[in-house]
Amino acid sequence: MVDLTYAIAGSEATGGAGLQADLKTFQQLGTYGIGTITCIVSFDPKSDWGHRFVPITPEVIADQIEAATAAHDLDTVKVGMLGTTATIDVVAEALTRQPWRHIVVDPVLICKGQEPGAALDTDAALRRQILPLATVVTPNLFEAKILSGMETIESVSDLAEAARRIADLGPGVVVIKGGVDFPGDEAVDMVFDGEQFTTLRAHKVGTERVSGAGCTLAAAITAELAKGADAVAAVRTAKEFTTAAIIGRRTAHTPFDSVWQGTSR
Ligand code: PXL
Repeated sequence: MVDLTYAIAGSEATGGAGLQADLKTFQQLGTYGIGTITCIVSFDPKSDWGHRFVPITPEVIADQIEAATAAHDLDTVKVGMLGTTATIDVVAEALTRQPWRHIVVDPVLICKGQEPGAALDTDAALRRQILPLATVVTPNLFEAKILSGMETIESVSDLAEAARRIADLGPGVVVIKGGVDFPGDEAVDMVFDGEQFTTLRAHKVGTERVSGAGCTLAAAITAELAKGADAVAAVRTAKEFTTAAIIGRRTAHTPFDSVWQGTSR
């Protein structure tokens, strides 16, 4: 039987990031993808491709989760962009209704176009209500600074310290993505499972951010965990998969490129 993977995430209308990236990743890695939409992000080509953000009402999110969990025996979920405190409330409540083998949280903290004050509220709510439920959390460098309270993360030992602090918030496994902003010519990821630190490295593919990379990494970790991999093996495979998807990225009429999960490894 094919393993089931469930994403609770935002829709990104150009197809590069969010739930669209999650479902492509699930399919590519041989799992059956199921999705619940939390919000709709439509980049605005008339306004420098800024984010337009519309939350889905909590009732409709609850309905989608009800349908997905009633239809399938789900035990592995990825949580992506939530966006509002009302969404965090309904998702946190739904997650506590059944046991999960894996809850992978990509702590997408800011989305341009949201009220500046709202970001602080959602950060606090995510930290309080979602992170304690996570078995794996995958912050990027910016999110790791916010969640750890560290002003700078510039070395491998900083990554380790940030991972240790974020693990104290609840998640069993912390994966910090160094990405293009981490100094040096390598994309360095730090994995901390509560006991051991594992550093994963790949040559940086370029210096520009590629849309959908973070979503793809977390979704690939989710798929590998669903198939039975242990956490470090899941992250290792996910990093290879994401690096290939960045190398095979697609250009579009957007000012950024988007990952392509169909790139062969
Ligand atoms: O890559 C972060 C992200 C996640 N989810 C949605 C997004 C974005 C970035 O644009 O739109 C829905």
